[in-house]
Amino acid sequence: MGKNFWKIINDLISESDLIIEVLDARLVEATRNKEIEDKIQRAGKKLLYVITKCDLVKKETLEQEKKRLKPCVFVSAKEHYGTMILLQKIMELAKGKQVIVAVVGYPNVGKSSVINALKGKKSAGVSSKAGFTKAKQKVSINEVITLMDTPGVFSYQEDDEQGLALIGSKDAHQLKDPEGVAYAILDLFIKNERKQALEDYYTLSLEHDSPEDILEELALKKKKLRKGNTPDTETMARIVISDWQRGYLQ
Ligand SMILES: Nc1nc2c(ncn2[C@@H]2O[C@H](COP(=O)(O)OP(=O)(O)OP(=O)(O)O)[C@@H](O)[C@H]2O)c(=O)[nH]1
Ligand SMILES: [Mg+2]
Repeated sequence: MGKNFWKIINDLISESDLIIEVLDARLVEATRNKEIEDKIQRAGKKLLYVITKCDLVKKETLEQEKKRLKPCVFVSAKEHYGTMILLQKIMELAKGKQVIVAVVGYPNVGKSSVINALKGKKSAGVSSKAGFTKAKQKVSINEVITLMDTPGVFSYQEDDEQGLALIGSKDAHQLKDPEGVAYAILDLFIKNERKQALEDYYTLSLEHDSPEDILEELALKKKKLRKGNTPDTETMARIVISDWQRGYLQ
């Protein structure tokens, strides 16, 4: 990551009393940034994990995370779940003093949505396009808490195609291995027992259970075929990735 990136992060850490690292419930480990967590700790600032988009995963998955990441709060900005608990947790960590809380995380992870859910109204812009928030923005929640929305300044290495594609930072048509990325996306649905969501979105029923078989099945049923009527998994992969990145497929 570039020099400019670290300057933004360092400034952000020194300006705030508490840092919320927003993580995607479907990709908890992949959306953590250990380097930043270390920096926060070294600066003597408090770190609170907020796992969002909880409406998209199974409850049991979350129970495991709770034991591993401390302190952590589960929310779904979409279903207005967990926002009161989050507010209480911030108040508890603030110990009666005024606090500036920086909200950080990978692009598109759901930072601005968490802020809007806490505020109770739309104060921060939200979009399924990664990199939507362009500048730091302060949002006052009450007399005690001021939140700082930040651009998704974390990034994956340029060569981590899968990571970049999953968070929507690399476009479906720029990918060298679209099938590999589509398998990773399909695997998230399988792992979270959400095959139904795929069936609903593509209006079909799926007989198979592995990412490889499902991609072929989707290609066949959606009539994405190569010469000789074999499934065009590459074209289907790009469709799946694009639907995922635009937030249609959730
Ligand atoms: N299902 C679901 N979708 C969510 C949730 N929170 C956010 N989203 C969706 O995720 C996408 C990104 O949300 P944002 O809040 O703009 O994410 P961000 O981290 O601020 O993104 P950048 O500003 O681009 O870094 C949008 O399409 C939201 O509708 C949630 O709790 N559940
Ligand atoms: Mg944003």
